[in-house]
Amino acid sequence: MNNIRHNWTKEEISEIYERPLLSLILDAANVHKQYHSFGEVQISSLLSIKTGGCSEDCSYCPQAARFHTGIKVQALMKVEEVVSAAKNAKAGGASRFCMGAAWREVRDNSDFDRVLDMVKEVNKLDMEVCCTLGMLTEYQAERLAEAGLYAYNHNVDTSEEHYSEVISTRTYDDRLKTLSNVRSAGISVCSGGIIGLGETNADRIGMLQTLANLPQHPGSVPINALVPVAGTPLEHNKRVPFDELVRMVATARIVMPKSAVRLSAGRLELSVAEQGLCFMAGANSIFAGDKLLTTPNPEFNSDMEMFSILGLTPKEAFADGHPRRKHNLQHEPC
Ligand code: SAM
Ligand code: DTB
Ligand code: SF4
Repeated sequence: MNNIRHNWTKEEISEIYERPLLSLILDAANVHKQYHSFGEVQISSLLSIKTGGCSEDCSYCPQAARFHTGIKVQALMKVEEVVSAAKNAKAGGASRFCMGAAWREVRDNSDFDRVLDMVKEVNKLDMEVCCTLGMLTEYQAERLAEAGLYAYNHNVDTSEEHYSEVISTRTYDDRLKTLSNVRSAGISVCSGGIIGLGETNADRIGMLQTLANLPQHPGSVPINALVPVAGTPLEHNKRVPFDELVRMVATARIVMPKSAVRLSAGRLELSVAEQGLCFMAGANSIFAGDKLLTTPNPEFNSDMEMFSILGLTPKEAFADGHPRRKHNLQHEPC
């Protein structure tokens, strides 16, 4: 087995990223086979529990209040509505349920109490519960952990150098601090980024270096291709060519061998064959359901057809253990 490393240099990652595409895919597939059950793909379901009106200025995001994207702003959903969506997701084969809120940060108020109730209730369904709520303090992370949260999504999004070109209302260090708070609370870290923001290859490599050199590799690494949304500053950005997405997936797989690599936003633009190359190159998780947070995603039935064509099987919940369930000893940090 490869050793899990936390001291990757930019030169090493760049050498991997630049390999001839088919060799890169083969190398990544070999790493993937050593650490994962080949063809097993986690199905995550995503629900926007609070939509739009966000005070941040993330230039890719349709939910930032300052951009006029025409999305319908919605206050925090009711616990019962969320539980019912989670039950539907479970019936459709999802093993993880991720709740997203368009917040800059969590505040200690009744909305947070309601999110804690959502986490408790969805946890009872025996699904891996995930949240993405913006910045968290150590205490808030601990409260989420106590409520039964399995994973927390907080993306670094791009390289440290490129970050201020994309977002000005918070810093890269703010992002890393939240990830550290999440890790300290024993919650699985889900962190990745977006390609297609106008970054260079060096920025992509820098982002992967940040993720791969964290004290523990994230449990999951979402790789998003920008979905350009009218009204955002990035609305005219060009679509990311599929081979660049495959390169990101394969390089993430090689430098973080045990992590789940999630083929996230942007799948609607990819053919089954292109997605197949991503699964070959080590992607082993997707968001299923016809909507991401606010933008469209492939129809559930067409994803199931893809699973059948490519011979993919859905991954069970908690197959890697649970960091906070003491009777379950399978979970080892990456
Ligand atoms: N507000 C929280 C935060 O920023 O962490 C949680 C929700 S936020 C929408 C979650 C992630 O979605 C972002 O970090 C970004 O990576 C991704 N995202 C947002 N808009 C996107 C877009 N148009 N295309 C691709 N990914 C996007
Ligand atoms: C992640 O990395 N991608 C998901 C999830 N984490 C929360 C969100 C993608 C959002 C795409 C734009 C939208 O639908 O609003
Ligand atoms: Fe707000 Fe998150 Fe969108 Fe940034 S990515 S504007 S923090 S919802």
